[in-house]
Amino acid sequence: MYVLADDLGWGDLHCYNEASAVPTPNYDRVAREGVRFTDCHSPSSVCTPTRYGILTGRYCWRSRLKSGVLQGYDRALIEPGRATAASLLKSAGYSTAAVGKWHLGFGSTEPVDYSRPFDISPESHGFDYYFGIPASLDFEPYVYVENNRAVEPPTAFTPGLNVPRGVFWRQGKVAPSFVFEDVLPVVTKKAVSYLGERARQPEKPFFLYLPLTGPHTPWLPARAFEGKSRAGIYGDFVAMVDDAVGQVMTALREQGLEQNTLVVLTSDNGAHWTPEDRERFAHRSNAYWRGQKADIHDAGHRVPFIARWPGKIAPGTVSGQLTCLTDLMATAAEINGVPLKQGEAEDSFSFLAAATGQAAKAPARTSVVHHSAQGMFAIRRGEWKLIEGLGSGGFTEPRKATPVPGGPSGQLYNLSADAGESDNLYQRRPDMVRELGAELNGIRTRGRSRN
Ligand SMILES: [Ca+2]
Repeated sequence: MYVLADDLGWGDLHCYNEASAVPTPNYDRVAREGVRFTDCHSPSSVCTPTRYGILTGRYCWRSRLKSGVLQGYDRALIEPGRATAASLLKSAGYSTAAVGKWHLGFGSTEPVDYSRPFDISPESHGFDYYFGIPASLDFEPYVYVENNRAVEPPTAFTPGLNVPRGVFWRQGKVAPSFVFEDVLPVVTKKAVSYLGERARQPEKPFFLYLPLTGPHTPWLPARAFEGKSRAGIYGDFVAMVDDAVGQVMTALREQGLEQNTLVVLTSDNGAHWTPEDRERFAHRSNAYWRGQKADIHDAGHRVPFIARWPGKIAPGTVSGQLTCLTDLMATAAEINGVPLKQGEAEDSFSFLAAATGQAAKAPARTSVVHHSAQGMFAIRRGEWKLIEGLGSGGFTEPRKATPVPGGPSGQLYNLSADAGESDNLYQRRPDMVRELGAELNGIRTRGRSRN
């Protein structure tokens, strides 16, 4: 079971940041009962490309989407016939479902027609069942989709909303009965009922991909969570996301599935916590990492990653192994003894050995490519991080900067000595710039991360 929060920050969770202003008892409990990775990265600093990478094991910048995210009327992004974690597990005998925010497009034509069944849907990518919303909860059209069609077509219109900070959605088409506040609870309930169904067929393994819709905007905590945090409605909404995780974990236990299920809790990119938010609240959604969601700096893509698997993963473990969310597919392949085929999951490395402490069968990841909302690249290996270009490449100003005569044209940081990426060593360590630059180019031109 893979629970992907949307825009949840490394520093939102107590188990990662003791000073978090948000109570996150459910995440913390799963971390105590499993392993917590401290050097895990989403393959992109924004939603769509990370989701592509999770499901296909391939960096999204290799696909047709070179920067940014899909809109709600964009066609399917995952190429027809490409293997996914779901298709791999389905062929290994699993029941597969995706419940929550898809954000990978539907159908083969644009704009997507929500009044008809889609010719490409999550089912085409290996999922037996799908229920959820097309894109972020602030992107039109606002509808639920079940399998390959809208549950109720978006025939009404919402003028959008943008006050107070974080209670935001764009104007656009909406299904007449759609209620924004209900989405996270509805998704959670669907996941719980799916687990109930699975318990009735215990001999068949299952893969539930659960991309939650929060704490992405609109921040809409239910009344029960008002005032639960010291970080305003954002923090209260994170507390509600934590509660959703608790409900799913409770269902897993009550259905008798807990002992034999690998649970992963992570996030698709860093928190959208701006310098103004940091000024307003004594809360650091992205802890001490530089920047925010969308940026090339670490707050954009360093994400919480917790894995629990009784009997396989020792409780209370912490792993500093470098991992990327593209690693799901190689890990699923290793667990099931299914070899990856040539041209599948090109950027995926199994994290099984790092999680379980067992001897490594597959090669471990030694570097990772980062990618920002605006399509800026960086590479990390060991303590070194090379960024191609100046600025954040995302939401933090300056987003882009032109090199000054005699100044650096990129950024090089030593994260062991300088976790906050403040001391640019680009001109002092040309050897590292050359070495990492060559590795990044190799990964790009070779078409895969593995040799
Ligand atoms: Ca996101």
